[in-house]
Amino acid sequence: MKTEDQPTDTRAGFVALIGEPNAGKSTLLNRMVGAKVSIVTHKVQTTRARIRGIAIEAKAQIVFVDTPGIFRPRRRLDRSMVAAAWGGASDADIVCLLVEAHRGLTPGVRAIIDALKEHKVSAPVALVINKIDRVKAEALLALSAEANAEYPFAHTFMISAERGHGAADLGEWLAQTLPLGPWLYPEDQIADLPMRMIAAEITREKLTLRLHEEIPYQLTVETENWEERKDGSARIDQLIYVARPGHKGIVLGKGGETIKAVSTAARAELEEFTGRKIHLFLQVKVRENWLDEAERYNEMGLNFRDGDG
Ligand SMILES: Nc1nc2c(ncn2[C@@H]2O[C@H](COP(=O)(O)OP(=O)(O)OP(=O)(O)O)[C@@H](O)[C@H]2O)c(=O)[nH]1
Ligand SMILES: [Mg+2]
Repeated sequence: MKTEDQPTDTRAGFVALIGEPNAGKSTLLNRMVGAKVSIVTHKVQTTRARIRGIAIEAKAQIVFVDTPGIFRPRRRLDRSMVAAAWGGASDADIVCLLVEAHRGLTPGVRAIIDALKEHKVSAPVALVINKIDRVKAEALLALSAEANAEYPFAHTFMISAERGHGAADLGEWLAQTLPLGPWLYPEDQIADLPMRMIAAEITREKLTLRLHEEIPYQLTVETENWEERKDGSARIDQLIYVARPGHKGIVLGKGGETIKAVSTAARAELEEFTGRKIHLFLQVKVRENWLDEAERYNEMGLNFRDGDG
């Protein structure tokens, strides 16, 4: 029989992925977990809350915590997002700071390093230079030296989260560096986010990919209802909240073509994720002050009060 006092050679813990918006944090989380747990787009501020994805590496269970990008926040939602990112970092056993190889030490990255210097987190911080597929090797060495002169990083990795280069080395190091202890989740669990939230995120990703300018930043998606059907399929009803009356028509598109395309793409991905037939029903609602409603933040997994200006 196993008791809690027994010595164990397993390791487990939380690894927070932080960085500027668009650094590739969610791409890296999905790569390490081996499944799409967190949504990815080419736009900034895609991830809005902390998303946990779980990977097993040798005897270690690594709980990756994807976080919203860290930037200078202006709106309430932005402040809540940035607070969630720093919260993820301060709860972690190891922090990975992702820096884009081709952008280097931008003012935004320097501001994050300054916050780290002010002991915003106590965990060791690894520097993860991402998107190495976009630059020449010489540039990487210069960037690594420059960054390590600014902060005592525990380790430096050069990776391409999209293509996979360097991901195995990072996983190995994390597995060796996490504290000894029992695993935190059942071994077949890959995410710690309710299915209804994953489903809402998938729809938000498809909307973000199709809509332009400010609209993706001013909408939110909630799963209202999830009904299991006798034939093994599920009916999912979701609400898309937009902040302006004019945005509703844009989300619907001419003759409803935009929402139709979003729905088709989201349903396909949901079916792949759940391995079952899905009936997806989307409805668009204008709610001019949703960005100031505590309930919307709770639904997203954010702390409303963190957004107090
Ligand atoms: N070329 C290249 N592109 C990458 C790489 N990793 C991620 N990307 C791209 O970078 C963009 C942003 O990726 P995300 O994973 O959404 O970035 P993020 O840091 O989670 O962004 P936020 O959630 O907005 O903070 C996407 O278009 C990715 O496909 C990489 O290794 N190489
Ligand atoms: Mg992200």
